Amino acid sequence: MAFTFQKNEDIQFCHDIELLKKAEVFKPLMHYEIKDEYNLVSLIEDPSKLEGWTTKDIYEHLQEKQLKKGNSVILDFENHHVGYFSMYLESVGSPMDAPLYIRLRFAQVPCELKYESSQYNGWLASGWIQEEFIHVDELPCDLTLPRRYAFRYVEITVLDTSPKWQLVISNPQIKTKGSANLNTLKNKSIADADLQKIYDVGVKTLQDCMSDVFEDGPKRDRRLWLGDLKMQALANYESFDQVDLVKRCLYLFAGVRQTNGRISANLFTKPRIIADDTFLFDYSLFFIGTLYDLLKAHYEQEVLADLFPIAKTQMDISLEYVNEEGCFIESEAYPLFIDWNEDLQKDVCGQAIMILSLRQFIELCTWMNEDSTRYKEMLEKMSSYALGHLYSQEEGLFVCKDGNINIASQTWMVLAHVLEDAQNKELMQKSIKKLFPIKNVATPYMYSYITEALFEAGLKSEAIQFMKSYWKKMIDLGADTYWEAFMPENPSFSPYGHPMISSYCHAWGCAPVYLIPKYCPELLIHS
Ligand code: RAM
Repeated sequence: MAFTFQKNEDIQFCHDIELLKKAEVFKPLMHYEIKDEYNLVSLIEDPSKLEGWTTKDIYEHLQEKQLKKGNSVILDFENHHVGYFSMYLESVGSPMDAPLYIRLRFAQVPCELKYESSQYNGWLASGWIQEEFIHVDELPCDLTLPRRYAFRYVEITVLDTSPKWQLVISNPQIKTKGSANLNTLKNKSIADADLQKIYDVGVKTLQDCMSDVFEDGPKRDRRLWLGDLKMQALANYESFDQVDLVKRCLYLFAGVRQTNGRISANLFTKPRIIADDTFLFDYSLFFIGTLYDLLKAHYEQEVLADLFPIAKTQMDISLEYVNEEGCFIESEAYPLFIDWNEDLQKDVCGQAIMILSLRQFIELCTWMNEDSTRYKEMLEKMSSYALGHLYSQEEGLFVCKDGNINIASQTWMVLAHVLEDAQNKELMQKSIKKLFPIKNVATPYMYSYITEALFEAGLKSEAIQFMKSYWKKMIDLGADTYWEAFMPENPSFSPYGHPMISSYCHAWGCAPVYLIPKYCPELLIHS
């Protein structure tokens, strides 16, 4: 079951003022920096880069160029940034006898510049495309664009001046904006050059997604999603360690709930806190996992006491989707996300995520001194069902109800620790034999969980190799930050029908930032 837009306009939300007040207290300070180092570049073909495009420096000075109708320049700010763009514009030649008309395009990766927005035919709103058409009546002027963009490259095209005068551009700059505090960053030196690169790009990805909440991606959707938050929080503990930002995000989800207590899959923070009318079964459960991870990293009884009731409600609602035998029943009205692979069968994943969440929730109950008998029984029931009905002795793998065998199912079952450790190892070894090289897994998000499952199953060198083959490949293709979607066997794949709308800085790619220190501590060099 794929999910596109959910419209649940009749759903009512209630606001928990006390929780929202606390979320406000945890609001981060914003940091600003000016970035004014850039090169002029041109777009060139290079089959080794994403979609066959890269840039090369052209050694010219921007302020010496007199731009006429049809001329364009591309500025390369040397790395990905999130912020506000400005430049100084003046006219040369005869008097300015007509308005200046320009187009600006902001790109995270060079290939975005090869598309025209008029060709866009994806299913997500084209308003996300980072492009502006601007008239300027009077020159000279300092032009500051009011919108925030996520980009490394800016293309400026003169759509018209007049035959009498030309445009000269100088002093282009970005005022970056974000909440990541580079002073608290626990920089890690790793005794493996590839892993070091993978880690560093992960940190940059996380950094550029830290705003007044953890955004999924600063180009698009620019909002707080629970599944993304779970990974960002884990990576954050190993890098910036801005715990208040995690707390803020959890209190926000907790503070705006459906009247039955269910939390939304994502939130908007502007113009005020608004819960989206989109609900994902796995994302709601990840409220439990994210709270559990937070308390493991930084235990605080007050946070537990505030958020436990919300975690409990998510668990209780989810249990309504489990039948008498302990089998999770998928519902189209409350879909699982798992990955952007549209053909994925997700029933085994759902069962495993329930089991994992039950384990974490039982631990929360212990910390709260709450009775967890019912949840222990359910854990037992659901685990037995998984072993008795979903695990095939013959295949040595978990099998979906329709007979499909996929890597996502094996991954989540390993993470849920349904099998003994030795069997988990065999399961992942079998998976490597039967299901690798992986096909049709569309996101770094799912790749992260597969990597983690390899580590959890004790297949460390396989996990490292797998991580390198995926994340290093993105870097080799030109990534400064990790992408929302990346299918190595089909690098142009976009879940939305057109790569133009894809996000090329998407926080759920930052998992190596927590996977490397967690599973390879011996590679960390302590200074
Ligand atoms: C997309 C975003 C987001 C993700 C959801 C499920 O809209 O990329 O990051 O969590 O899908």
